[in-house]
Amino acid sequence: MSAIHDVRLSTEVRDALERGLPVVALESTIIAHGLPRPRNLEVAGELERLVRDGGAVPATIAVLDGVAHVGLDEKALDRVAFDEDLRKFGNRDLAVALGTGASGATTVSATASLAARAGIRVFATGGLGGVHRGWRFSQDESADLNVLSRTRITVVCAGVKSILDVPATLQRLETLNVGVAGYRTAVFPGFYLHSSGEPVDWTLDSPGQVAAVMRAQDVLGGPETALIVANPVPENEQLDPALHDRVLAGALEAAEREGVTGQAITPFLLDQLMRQTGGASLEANLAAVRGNVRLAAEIAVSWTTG
Ligand code: PSU
Ligand code: MN
Repeated sequence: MSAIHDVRLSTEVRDALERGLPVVALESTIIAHGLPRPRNLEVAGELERLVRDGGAVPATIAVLDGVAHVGLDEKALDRVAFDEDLRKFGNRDLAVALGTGASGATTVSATASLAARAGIRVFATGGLGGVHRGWRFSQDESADLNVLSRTRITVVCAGVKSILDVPATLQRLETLNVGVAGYRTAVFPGFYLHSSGEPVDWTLDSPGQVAAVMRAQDVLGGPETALIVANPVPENEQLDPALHDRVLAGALEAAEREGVTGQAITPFLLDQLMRQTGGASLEANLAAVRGNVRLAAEIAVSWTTG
């Protein structure tokens, strides 16, 4: 019986949490499956530096050889970026992975639950998963939504990926009781795009205001839901909307033609967009993630010092 069951905090993350210092969780799927090599390793390092520059401790999360790591050292980050055998783990995969000694990058759903388990309250990513176009037939809705409906964590993101059915995703978030607020905007962001065109009910204007909402969540108690802080990519760094729409239509057709489904569809579409925009979608994606990571650090600081 050699199965390992372990959620392991790095010394730095454990120490920060014990001392009540700000910590920001980062996911690893975007590194392993969302960005091309070797740029992905650069980005992994850059995101951690941005968290530190903002006065918080980064906790990148991944599962390596059956151990769920919260906070990765340089060697582990390198493995996440370059190990081609690394799988993609949603929350439901975690127990099987830990029980069998498997390795994989964690999606928003897996990262959010491991972060919350470790006591981390703020998490930054690019764009959430959600309801896929064609959901009527595929029933494909990311497990990100389900986990956020029962995990007390604040997720800073540029909305949901624009490859999805955005209005349907917003509707599901309402049904699932997940709080959604635009950060300094009344319009839900569109991941690669500054705006998705969909309105949001709430606008928050400062990290302090976000932290106040988080404290109110705790005062009110259950259900233990997440708070989504939707932070748009700056307009001057977004992907050209006309190019986006044109290329996305082609990518969706390619996915259909090649029969791509399940976990493979999100990485497939992101990769198609990157190729068909000559890398412009990648730059917009990175601009969005950087902004989210910076804001998450500010929120984590407000949360721990307020
Ligand atoms: N944000 C990005 N790039 C990504 C993702 C988020 O900028 O690749 C990942 C997240 O890990 C998210 C996942 O949870 O895509 C959604 O995958 P799926 O649709 O299979 O649930
Ligand atoms: Mn899916």
